[in-house]
Amino acid sequence: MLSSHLYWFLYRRRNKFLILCIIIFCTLFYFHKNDTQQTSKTKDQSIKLKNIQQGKKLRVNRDTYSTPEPCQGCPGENGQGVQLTAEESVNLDAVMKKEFFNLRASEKISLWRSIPDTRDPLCKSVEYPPDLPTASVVIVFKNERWSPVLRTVYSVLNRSPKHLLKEVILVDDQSDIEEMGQRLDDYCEEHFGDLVRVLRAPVRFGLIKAKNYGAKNATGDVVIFLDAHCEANVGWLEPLVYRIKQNRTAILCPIIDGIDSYQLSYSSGRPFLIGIFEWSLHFSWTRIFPRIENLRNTTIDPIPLEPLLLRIKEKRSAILCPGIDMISDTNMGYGGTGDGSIGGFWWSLHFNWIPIPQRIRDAQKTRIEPYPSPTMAGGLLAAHREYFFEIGGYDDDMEVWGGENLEISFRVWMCGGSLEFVPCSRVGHIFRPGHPYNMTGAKGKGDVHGRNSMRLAEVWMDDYKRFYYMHRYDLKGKDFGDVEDRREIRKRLNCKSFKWFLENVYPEKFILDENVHAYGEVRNPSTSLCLDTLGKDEKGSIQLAVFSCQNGASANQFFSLTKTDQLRREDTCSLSTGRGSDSVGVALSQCEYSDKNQKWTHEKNGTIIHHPSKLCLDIEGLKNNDQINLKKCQPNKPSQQWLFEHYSTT
Ligand code: LR7
Ligand code: MN
Repeated sequence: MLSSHLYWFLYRRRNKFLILCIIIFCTLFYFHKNDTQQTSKTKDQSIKLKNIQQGKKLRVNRDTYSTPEPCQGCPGENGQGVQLTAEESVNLDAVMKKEFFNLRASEKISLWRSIPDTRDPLCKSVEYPPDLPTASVVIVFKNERWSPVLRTVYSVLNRSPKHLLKEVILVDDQSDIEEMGQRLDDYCEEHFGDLVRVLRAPVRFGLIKAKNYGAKNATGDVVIFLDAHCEANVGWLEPLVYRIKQNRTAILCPIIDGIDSYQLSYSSGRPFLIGIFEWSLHFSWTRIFPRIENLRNTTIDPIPLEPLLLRIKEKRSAILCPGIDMISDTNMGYGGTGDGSIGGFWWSLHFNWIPIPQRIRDAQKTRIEPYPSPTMAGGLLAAHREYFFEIGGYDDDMEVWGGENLEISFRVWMCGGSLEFVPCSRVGHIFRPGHPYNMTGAKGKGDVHGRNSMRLAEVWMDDYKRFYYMHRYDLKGKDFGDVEDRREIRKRLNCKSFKWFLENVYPEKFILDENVHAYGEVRNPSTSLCLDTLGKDEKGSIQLAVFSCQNGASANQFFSLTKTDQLRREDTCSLSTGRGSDSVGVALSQCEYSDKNQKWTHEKNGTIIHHPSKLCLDIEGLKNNDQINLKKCQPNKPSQQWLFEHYSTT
C-alpha cells in the first residue's frame, strides 16, 4: 500500500527527481576531486588527518590524533634530496646566505615525509615493556622557518607511540619571522590540540636558557631536547625512555643522521652509499638501492681488516672496498656524526667526534647496546626530567649559543651520572654552515662561546682550565660573571675532579703536559724563533714552520715531547716528509703510535733528532713564516740548538 503510494509520488515527479540526483552526484564529485587534489598538493602544507572531521576547527588530542599517510610520489619522500628547477633556483644564493639551508627545497617537501629507517636491523626485533616513562619533547627556535619546524613536529608525533609522548613544547626565542607568531599558534591549536604547546620567551633567552625554560614547563617523566630542524626516525623514542627507566641518571643521545642543507636528503652517511657511474664516465656515490639493502642481514661493524680478509677467504673473486669514513674538514672530527663515533673535545673547548675506542666496543654486549661517550654535540638529548634539574639543568647565565654541551657532559660524569649514545634511536638534523640569528649576547658580546666556555672551565675543569686559556690567551682576566651557584652544585653533589673525568671517562685524551719530557714553546735561542703551526688548520697534513717566539701567548707554538718520543700537538704529530739526507721538510699529521717516522729525541747537547733519518731540526737561514727543515746533525751549530719552555722533572 505504502510502496505503491511512494511509487506514484516519485513517478509524477520523475524529472525533478532526476535533476536532484544529478545535482547530488555533481556535488559529491566536486568535493571528492578537491579532496584528492589537496592531499597531493604539497605546496599547501595542510595535512589531512585520517578519522578527523574536516571543515570545522579541529580539537585534536592524543586520542584523536592519527598519523597521516606519507605523500606518495612527492618530492623528498624516502629521504631523497630535492632538485630545484632552473626557475626555482633563481637567486637561491641569497636564500642560502640568509637561512643557511635550502628553504625552497624544504618547502617542496611534505611536512610529513618518509625517510629511510637507518637503524641497525637488530634494533627492529627489540621488544620493549609497555610501562615506560613518558616524554616531553622540547624544541627551542629562533628564526627557524615554518617547514623544518613543522616537519620536526610531525616526525615526533607520527613516530612516537601515543602513550609515551606526553607533549611537544615549542619555545619561540623571540623570532623575527611573522609566520612563526600567531599563525603557528593557530596551526598548532587546530591540528594538534593539546599535544603541542607554543611558549614565547619574554626576552631573547638564547638557546641555553630557552631549553631550561621549556624543560621547566614540561610535565613528562623524561625531557627530550631537539633542534628545530630535525626528523625523528622510526622507533626513536622507545630505546631512549627504556634506558632511562633502567638508569635514571643516564643522559642519552640518539645517533644523529645527516639532513643535507642543500637538497634536504636524509642519510646516515657512511654505510648507506654505494658507487655508481655517470655516462660521462665519472664516478659518483648514491644512496644504497633498496634492492641491495634488502640483501643485507646486518650493517657490518667497521672493524678495519678482518672482515675483508674473511670475505676474500669466502669468495676469491670478490674485489672489496672498505667503508670510507669521513674526517670532517672543519674540525677534523672522525666518522662524521653517524654511528662509529663518540664525542670528544678540543682544549679550545670545541666539540669533536672521535672513533669509538676499542675499550668501549669490547664492553658492549651487543652492538646495539647504549655505549658511553665523554661528551655530546648538545642539541639532541634525553634525560629524566627531575634528574636533569637535580644536577643543575643548564647554566642560566650562558648566552645564546655554545659551551653548554661540554658543560653538561663534564658535569653529568663528574657528579655520578653518565652520558650514553643509543644506537637504536636515530634522529636526522640539518647541518647548516651558519646561523640565521645574531650571535651577540649582552655580556659575551660577539664571543658568546668564549664567555660560556670560560664559565664552564672555571667551574668544572680545575687546573686543566690552563689549556683553555692557552688557546684563549686574550680571555685571561676577563669577566665571566658570577659562577658561585654553579660551584655550589658541584659541592652539593660531591662531584669528582676533572682529573678523574680524564682518567676514567676519556683516557684517550692527550694531556699536553702529562707523561711528557718537555712542553711549551720550542725556541732556538740564537734567533728567538719558535716552532709554529702558523695557525693552520691541522687537518690532513700541514708543514711545520717557525715564527718569532710569543712567550706563551700563542697556542700555535705549544708542543710536547712525549715519553713515547713524539713531538706532538693536541692531536697531530711531527714527521719528516722526505727521504733525502739534506733539507728535508717536517709535517704535522694524525698521531700514530706505531709510526716510526714520528719518533724524535731531544739530546743533552740541545739538538732535536728525527729518529729514522738521524737528521736534526735546523733553522739555518729561516725567517718568520718559513718552513723548518731537517739537516745533517752538527751538535755545535747554533741553528740546531733548541730549548723547550718547560722540562718535566718526573
Ligand atoms: O638564540 C638562540 N635561540 C634559539 O632558540 C639561538 C638558537 N636557538 C635555537 C635554534 O633555532 C635551534 O633550534 O636553538 C637550536 C640550536 O641552534 P642551531 O641549530 O643554530 O645550533 P647548531 O646545530 O649549530 O648547534 C649545536 O650546538 C649548540 C651549542 O650551543 C646547541 O647545543 C645545539 O643544540 C647543537 N645542535 C646539535 O647538537 C645538533 C646535532 C649536531 C651534530 C652532530
Ligand atoms: Mn641545529
